[in-house]
Formats: sequence, C-alpha cells, structure tokens
Amino acid sequence: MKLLVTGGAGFIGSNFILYIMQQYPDYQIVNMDSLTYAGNLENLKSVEGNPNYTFVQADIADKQAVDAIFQQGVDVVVNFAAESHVDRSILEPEIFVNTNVLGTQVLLDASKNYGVTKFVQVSTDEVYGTLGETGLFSETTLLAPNSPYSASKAGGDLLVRAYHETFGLPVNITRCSNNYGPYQFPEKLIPLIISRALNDESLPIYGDGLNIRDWLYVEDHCSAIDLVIHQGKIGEVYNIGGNNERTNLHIVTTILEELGKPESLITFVADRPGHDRRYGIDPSKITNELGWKPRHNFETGIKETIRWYLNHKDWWTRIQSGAYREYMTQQYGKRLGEPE
Ligand code: NAD
Ligand code: TDX
Repeated sequence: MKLLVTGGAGFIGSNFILYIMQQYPDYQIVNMDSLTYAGNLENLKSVEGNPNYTFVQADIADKQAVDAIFQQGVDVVVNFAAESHVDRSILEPEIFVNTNVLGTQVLLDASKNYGVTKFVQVSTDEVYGTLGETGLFSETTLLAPNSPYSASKAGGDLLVRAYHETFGLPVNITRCSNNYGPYQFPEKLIPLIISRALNDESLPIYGDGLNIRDWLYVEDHCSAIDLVIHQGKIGEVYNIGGNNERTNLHIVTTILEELGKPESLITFVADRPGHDRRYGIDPSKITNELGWKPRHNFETGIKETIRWYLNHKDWWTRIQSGAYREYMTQQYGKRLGEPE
C-alpha cells in the first residue's frame, strides 16, 4: 500500500508515520509537508534512510505540486496537514482558510482525479463547538465551530463530505479530542506548561482555568486512524476520545507536582476570545464498530510525556527560536504584563 501522509512533520503526523512504519514495514509512505513553524523533520530522523519513506516539501494548496505526487501513484491519503493552533487563528485567520479549507479541496480534487481507494480527513472535536456541563459529542452532533481554526476545519470536513456525496470519493472523517505526547509543539497547553515550568517561568492560564478538555495519548489516536484506514466504513465519521476529561487547572497542577515546581508559577491571564468551555467525546461508535480501545490512561500517559520532555530538552529548546519568541510576545506579552 502506498500512503500519502500530509502534515507528517508535525506532532500527530510524525507520531503516525513512526507508528505505521512499525506496524506495516512494507507500506510505502510519502510525507508531504510544507514545513511551517510546526513542521520538524527531526521527529523523523529514525526513518529518514528507510527506502519505504519519502519526504516531499510542498504545500497542500499547491495544485501542481500535489498533482506531481499523485502522478507517482497514491492508494490512500491521510490528511493531517493543517494550521492547528486556536490562538494563532485568532491572530491570523487567513492562513487557516488557505490550508484547512482550500488545501483540503486541492487534495480532494487530486484524490478524485487519480482514483484513490480512501481519503481520511483527520479532523477535530472542536468542529462541534462547546458542551455545557452534561452530554458528549457524538457523530450526529451539529457542527457549531467557535474559532477561526475550528470553522476552517469544519469547512474542510464539509468539502470531504461533499466529495463523497457528489463524486463518490471513498472517504472517512475522524474527529479526535485533545492529543498529548512526544513531539507536540510547545505552544499547546501541556508542552507549554512543562517547558515553562522547567525554566521557572510564569504559567499563563486563560480565564478561571476550569475549561475542560478530553485528553488522548497521541499513540492511541494513531491506532484509531490505522483502524479507520483499514476497516472504516466508507462515508462514515468516527469520533475518537478516551474519556479523560480534565480541567486545565488540573492539568497544570499535575505537571507542577510531577516536576516538583511551586503552584505560585500559575498566573491567571485574560481569557481566550470565544473559548470553548468543555469538550467530551462519545467514542462508542469506533469502539463498537471497529473494536478500538485506547492503551494509555491519562495518569501514566502524562507521566511518560513529562519524562519525554525532560529527556528531550534539546528538541524543544531548538524550536524556541526567534519566530517562536515573536509569537510568544504577541500572544502573551500583554496578558503576562510584559512590554510588547
Ligand atoms: P501540527 O501543527 O503539529 O502539525 C501540522 C503539520 O502540517 C506541520 O508539520 C506543518 O508543517 C504542516 N502543514 C501546515 N500547513 C501545511 C500546508 N499548507 N501544506 C502542507 N503541510 C502543511 O498539528 P497537529 O497537532 O499534529 O495536528 C495534526 C492534525 O490533527 C490537524 O489536522 C489537526 O486539526 C488535527 N487534530 C489535532 C489535535 C491535537 O490535539 N493536536 C486533535 C484533533 C485533531
Ligand atoms: O497558554 C495557554 N493557557 C491556557 O489556559 C494555552 C496555550 C491554552 N490554555 C487553555 C486553552 C484550552 O482550554 O488550555 C486548553 C488547551 O489549549 P490548547 O493546547 O491550545 O488546545 P485546544 O485549544 O483545546 O485545541 C487542541 O485540541 C484540539 C489542538 O490545538 C487542536 O489542534 C485540536 O483540534
């Protein structure tokens, strides 16, 4: 099988490539990634020389570059490529539409024209909007995205659906909850808090810190996508989540306790505009129909993740370059009372 993985140099995409190459050593993997700030080929050093792995630096919205890859033959597409950070989508919405909507459409067109056997769209629970105190997101929950990020992901999802209904493209959409684990860019909550706490820096918590996310260890997301590629029923949406709802404050205090750092580092800052209060996934469809089960529980997964960041300080220190520092000032300068 020849698998085109887009966005394979990012957090989940690189974990997925490492996972799939271990599970199916004879699959051919083409990793297409434009290497934005979030793409890092260092994550894939261990497979670089493998003859079954190829990297192509290209933008999914670049029709010619996409066509050139499909001309070489593609069986299955797994589309991870996206602008993925909600806060950045508030600062700069346009690139989210370019990649997450237009880029997805370019990939869909090529998939239709070259007749792939499956197109898997890696989406997010954020397309459903926010939950109140009760209830869970199911696959039939109405889409009600609240951020430019989630709206652009919902736009991509709707195009995937339309290409299935209109052109008969064989598709699946997966909607996963918050991932954590190795290689996550230190702008996202868990690696941000670990890296800042290790440097004894203040820890910005939006609003009252009681927003809830449903956390899943990244390898469990990869195993779910593996099942969807091989067994997912054409045209279906699958929600993925491990029933691990936690408040942000709980996440932060757990990390501080594990690192032996004081809670006085916590700094409550201005809330994220449009901040979704709670996410919670009902994973019963993928569990019952495809037999998926997460292998990691949150308590062990978070400890493994903290250990990984402790052992890979070089990895995240290198990332914290000029561009990262610029973003941090733009995002947190005023919130943390620092000059902009
Ligand atoms: P990430 O930001 O770490 O990685 C995104 C990757 O896509 C990067 O390597 C980047 O270089 C690449 N990319 C961006 N724009 C591109 C373009 N135009 N063309 C080609 N490559 C491009 O993101 P992630 O956290 O790994 O998320 C991967 C996917 O999973 C996204 O589609 C995201 O919406 C979805 N998702 C993420 C989470 C999560 O918790 N991180 C949860 C559910 C779903
Ligand atoms: O500095 C911070 N302070 C803070 O309180 C940051 C970066 C986040 N938060 C809060 C906001 C959220 O309630 O922590 C929670 C998690 O925030 P993020 O890590 O930014 O993730 P989230 O906005 O929930 O989105 C993530 O999960 C779904 C991914 O970034 C998305 O790509 C995915 O679709």
